[in-house]
Amino acid sequence: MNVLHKDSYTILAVDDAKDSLLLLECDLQQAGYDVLLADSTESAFEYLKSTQIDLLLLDMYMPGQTGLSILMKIKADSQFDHIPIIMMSASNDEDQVVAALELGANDYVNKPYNSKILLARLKNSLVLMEKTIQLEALANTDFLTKVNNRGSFESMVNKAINQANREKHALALAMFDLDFFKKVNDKYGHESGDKALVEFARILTASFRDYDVVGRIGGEEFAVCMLNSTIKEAFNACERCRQLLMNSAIQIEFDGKIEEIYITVSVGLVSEAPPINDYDDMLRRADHMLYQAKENGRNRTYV
Ligand code: GH3
Ligand code: MG
Ligand code: MG
Ligand code: MG
Repeated sequence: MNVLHKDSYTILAVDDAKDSLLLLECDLQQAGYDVLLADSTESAFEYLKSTQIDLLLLDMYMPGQTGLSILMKIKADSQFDHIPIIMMSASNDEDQVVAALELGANDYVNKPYNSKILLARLKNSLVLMEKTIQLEALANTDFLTKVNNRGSFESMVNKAINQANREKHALALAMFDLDFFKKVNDKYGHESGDKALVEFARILTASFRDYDVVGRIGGEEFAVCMLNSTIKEAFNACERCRQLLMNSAIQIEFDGKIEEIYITVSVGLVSEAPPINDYDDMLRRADHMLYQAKENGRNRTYV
């Protein structure tokens, strides 16, 4: 059964023929979709840039630029390449249809279209898009703490490194390792340990800016990559997090009653100005700093 999950979906219809657009608008609105109409490539891209579009209905032949070249432009842009596209055309030029599908169009519908069939295909494309988004989120998220998992963290940091090199600003990377965490598990059980990990991830995420990248890179090891922040700002953020954790009572169930426990974290921080070499190198250096923080008493940040 194909089920959609959002309250509303925005469909952008692109066609140079105004009457085609009005017909589509009528059918799509009747089916409960929000509809935007564009009769040129320019206005299509204006909508794409300014509005969250869930699906594109794209006419194959448009004056000036063919639908195929618009399709290529969208698929080449990582901002838009996830948007499902259904091509529409009155011509039965099979080479064009095959070319569109090969270029990444999700589906093709002949004009004049049968509105029931168009709506059914459109819904299928939307369902498939939602499933893809869900799977991508699952593949990138740590199941327990909901922060980025190790693989996703690495790929996001690599993007951040490229951006930092391009824009010539420094990048900071901090590694966090909970102190004596084995003891928490030994004394209170693995489930309580899990709860403490979730609580730490919440505090960690709250301590940094939305555009900093937070990830769980091992059992009780986390890392944060800070874009465009000085070493002092990065240090302050790490310290804020460390102190917040130290002062946060974590409630766990133990021996049939609720108990409050306190945990601490050690932090290793490094910062690098462009040209930044690579992720592994930064992580190794942060890990070395973390080792120093552990050696020198734990519950501290080493730079
Ligand atoms: P240190 O201060 O030197 O880091 O001591 P530690 O005890 O934290 O370090 P150690 O590496 O000896 O132990 C890490 C512990 O983290 C052991 C392991 O059971 C626990 N751990 C790792 N992943 C999970 C998890 O997903 N859930 C729970 N509950 N515990 C975990
Ligand atoms: Mg046309
Ligand atoms: Mg560890
Ligand atoms: Mg530890």
